[in-house]
Amino acid sequence: MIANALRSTLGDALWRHSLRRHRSNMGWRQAPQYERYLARCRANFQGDLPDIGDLDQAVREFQQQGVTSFRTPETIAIAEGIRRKLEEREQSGQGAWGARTTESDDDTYVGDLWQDFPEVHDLLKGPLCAFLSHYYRCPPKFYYGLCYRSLRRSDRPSGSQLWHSDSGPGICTNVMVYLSDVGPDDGPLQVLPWDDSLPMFLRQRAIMRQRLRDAGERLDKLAQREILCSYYEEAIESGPKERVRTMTGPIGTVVPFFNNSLHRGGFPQAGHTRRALVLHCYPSHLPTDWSIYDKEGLKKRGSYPHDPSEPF
Ligand SMILES: O=C(O)CCC(=O)C(=O)O
Ligand SMILES: [Fe+2]
Repeated sequence: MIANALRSTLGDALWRHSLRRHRSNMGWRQAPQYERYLARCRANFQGDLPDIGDLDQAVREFQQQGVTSFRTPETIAIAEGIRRKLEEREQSGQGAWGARTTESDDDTYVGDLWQDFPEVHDLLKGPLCAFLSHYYRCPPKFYYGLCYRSLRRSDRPSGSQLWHSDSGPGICTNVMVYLSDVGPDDGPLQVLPWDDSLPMFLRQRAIMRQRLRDAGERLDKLAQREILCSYYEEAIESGPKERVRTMTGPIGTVVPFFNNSLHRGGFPQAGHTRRALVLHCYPSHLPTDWSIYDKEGLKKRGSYPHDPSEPF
């Protein structure tokens, strides 16, 4: 009994330390290797960073809050190009949207973003490369990219429509790109800045232990997740509610956010639809190898790379 209590206390302390230091929910065994990899990428990098253009303010805001947005003539042209092709594909009867997965209530684009949309090359090589290179201070690489269509399907939000953290490596940057105008009724992404998300995580383990004990029975993963999401919801409502960033924006808006910050989105009002891309981005110790995407596309192979130095 005492040994168990000690183990929980020690486990909690190590986990809190790792959260603060590595900005990740992965735990103290896994989280540090990603930070170390970023340091190696920076040390390896020689030469000049690409021109940042007008994005320097966005990079600064991202560093401070873990969320920002930008929109330029280039991102607008890129998003409009992709939207047009998606519409053509929908109308031609070719079918653009595949089955929903257990992780997401959204329709997922059936093809590969890199292979189907040259505009995605322009996005990754242009504005995203500039933004990420200045944030990481080394070249970026892209673990996967997906395209989603969100519709109103039920009365209650579920999955990624509820507050959650993706709980991947602290160095992972999620980037959402709107392919349609996203107003308050279109299920905008909402993000709690990192400094406000962190205290929620620091209290999470003790609170979850208590709530699971109170439930009195063994709960499956889904039921546990619901309890965790309600904890986040209550803690935000009774705390930093005013600090939540609701990322509305017209087509072509790019929204980078920390993978671990609390976020939710994609729960539009009835009759509204949102289309968006999501990319998972990392630093690279080598110059970005675009030929990998020519060969393999941007399909999702896993939630995160187990070894950040692997080529992708
Ligand atoms: O659909 C949304 O706005 C939420 C997306 C999300 O949770 C994610 O990209 O990790
Ligand atoms: Fe998410």
